[in-house]
Amino acid sequence: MSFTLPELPYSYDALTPYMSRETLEYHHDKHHQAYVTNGNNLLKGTEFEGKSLEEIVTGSYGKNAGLFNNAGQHFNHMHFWHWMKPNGGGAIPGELEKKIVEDLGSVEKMKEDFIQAGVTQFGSGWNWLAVKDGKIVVMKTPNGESPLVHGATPILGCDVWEHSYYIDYRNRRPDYLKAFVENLVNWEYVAELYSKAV
Ligand code: MN3
Repeated sequence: MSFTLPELPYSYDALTPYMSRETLEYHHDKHHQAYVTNGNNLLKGTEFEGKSLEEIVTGSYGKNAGLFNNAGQHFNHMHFWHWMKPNGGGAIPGELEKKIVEDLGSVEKMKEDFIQAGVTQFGSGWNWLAVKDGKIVVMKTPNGESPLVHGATPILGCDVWEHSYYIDYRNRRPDYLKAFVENLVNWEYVAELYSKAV
């Protein structure tokens, strides 16, 4: 398969004031597009042509850095647009909420730990909720990595590369992460990925 830039699942203005049209235009139209274009060029002629995106990500990790970086970021961003919605961050679907409380203590503790993972990811990367060995865990990864290459299934990720927040929040990454958790997260999509992961 080759990589294709998906449409955003909402309008460019839909996430204001928490994420602006300008951020989405740069982030989706320029950054994500670049991962798609570069990924397709680097995929040509490799053993990974014809594989699924997940197989390309896990197969190229540690073997083909250029392809991995672009395919990994394509995978991350394919989900990232769906991990947000207008008026997001509300109630967590019951079954998922129960599992979060069971594995991470409470919803408040999960939010705190998730934000802390993003704040402490040094440089570019992502912070995550993932399912590993049947449990929900908080993770962070550098650059284009994701829980996929660490034996876990991502169910929620936040992009903490500066291109995701510098226009709207400048250097205030903690404020961006708080807004993401409180006002943007699409918990229905997280629940959908959780139900497929267990
Ligand atoms: Mn990004």
